Order: sequence, then structure tokens, then C-alpha cells
Amino acid sequence: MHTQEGQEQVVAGDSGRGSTSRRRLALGRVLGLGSVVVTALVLLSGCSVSDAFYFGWPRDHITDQSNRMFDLWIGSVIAALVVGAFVWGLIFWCVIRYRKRGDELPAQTRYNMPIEILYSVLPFLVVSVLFYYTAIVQTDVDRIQPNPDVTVHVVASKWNWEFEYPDQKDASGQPVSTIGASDYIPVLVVPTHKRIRFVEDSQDVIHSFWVPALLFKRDVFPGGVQNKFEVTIEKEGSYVGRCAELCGTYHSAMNFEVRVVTEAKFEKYMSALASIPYDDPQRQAKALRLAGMPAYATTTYPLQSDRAARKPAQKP
Ligand SMILES: [Cu+2]
Repeated sequence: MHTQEGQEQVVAGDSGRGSTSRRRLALGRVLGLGSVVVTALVLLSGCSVSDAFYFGWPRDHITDQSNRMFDLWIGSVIAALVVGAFVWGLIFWCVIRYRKRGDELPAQTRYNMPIEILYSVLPFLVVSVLFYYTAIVQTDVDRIQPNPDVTVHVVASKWNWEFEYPDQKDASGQPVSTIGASDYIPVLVVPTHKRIRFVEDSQDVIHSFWVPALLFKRDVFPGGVQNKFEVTIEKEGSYVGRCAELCGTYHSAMNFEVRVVTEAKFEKYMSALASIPYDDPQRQAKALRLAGMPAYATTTYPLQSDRAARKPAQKP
């Protein structure tokens, strides 16, 4: 008897130590897996730590409107993280607190009215708040004010762009304009800190005016349907523009450049453009040079249509 009791005690003591070390092992595994996941996320996403705080939003937001969209984005991400952390907390709490202890069926809580109401009301509240702020920012970004500082009439055609400034007239009283060619990228010069209205028309099919840096694009329709939008650009620079609607064979070559400069430089460019005859094929390049800017686009280049130039050297 004495011997048997002693053996049972030893066995009981062993199993206690065993469960503690198993628990430590499990905790170690969870911590190890967690650190691998976090390291992999940072390394595989190729993000720097400062990028991480933009939560996927582009770092450069150069317009007044994109700043407001950025605020909405950050607010939505923080709200999502708060809700996510709360839900993850509840899940892990349930997993640990109510893990299986035996074969007895736990208390069933189906048809618990307060919980069911909470499930329905809380998501509705979350969606309503997100909708409210989205509607406010969208209305703000889409707002057309009575008197913009600069108006640009954008005319798209297969496969190039014309930019006309209706408020700026040349000697004959015609609005100043500039147009791209197959071997020349059109440059759209606009001033900083001014409200710019873009009025869009297409001469053939649907195109889409897209400047990625503005975080904005809008379709360009034919048939007298004029789309409009306004932006205030706060940062000088050259930004590539593209057609974002599959409009035909050379759709991918339908690029332009937006050059954002000081107001003084913009005025200088306008008068330079007005002083050069329309039939001068080098008109825009000359005007850009006169205003102290590079004569050609720096963010994109014309389609290389010379097939011989693209071919590898032929053997004789
Ligand atoms: Cu197009």
C-alpha cells in the first residue's frame, strides 16, 4: 500500500510539471509565430516605418482636396483598427476563457435578444458614421465654385490632348491653347495655390483625364456632355498625366504632363504662348523655354512609332 501511494504521488507530480512546460512551449510557439509574421509583413511589404503610418496612402498629396481625402482615409483606418482590436480581443478572450474543459455541453445563448440587437445596431452605427464622413468629403472634393482662378478646357481626341485657357486671349482675341502631337507630349502649365477648374470635352470616344499625383481622375465624354472638377495644387513640380479609359489602339501613348509653377511663371508662359503664331510647330517648346522651363516633358515621352528604331540590329 505504502509503495503504491508513493508511486501515485510521483506520477501526479510529473503530470503537473508536464502541463506547465507544455503551456510554456505553446506560449513560446505563439510568440515566435507572431514575431515571424510581423517581421515578414514589414520586410515583404517593402515599407519603411514612416510609410507604415500612411496605411497604404501615397505619401505625396499635392492638392487641397487630396489632403481632405487623406484625413478621411486615416480616420477610417483608425476606426477600423479600433473595431478590429475590440473584435480580436473578444475572440481571443473567448478562446482562452472558454476553452474546452470537459465533455459537458456549455451554456447555449441562442436567441439572446440584447446580444442580437447589439449585433445589428453596432455595425449599422459604424457604417452610418463612415458614410457621413465620406459624403462630406466627396461633396467637398466635387464642389464647383462660382469663380475659379484659372479655367482649363481639356479636349481629348484619339490619341492626344488639347489644353485651352479660355480666360487668356492672344492678340486676335482667340483663347490661348496648346495641343500635343504624335511626336510631342502636350504640357499643361498651371499655377500653384489657385483654384483651377478643368472642363472636359471629347471629340470622339470616351477618354479619362487622369493625373495620378492629384489622386483624381474624371471621364471625358463626347457629345457635349461636359464633366468638370476643380483642384487647388499646393506643390510645384512636373506630374505625369494619362488617359485612363481604354480608348483605342494608342490609348497607352495618350500621355501628357502637368507642370505646376508659380503664378509669375504661369503668366510669363501665357504671354509667351500668346505671342507665338499657331502655325509654328515648335510653339509650345518655344513658349516653355521663354518662360524659363524645360521645353519638353520630363515625366513621359512620345510613342516610339519608328519600328526600325525598336528592332534589334539586323544581321546582313
Ligand atoms: Cu483616351
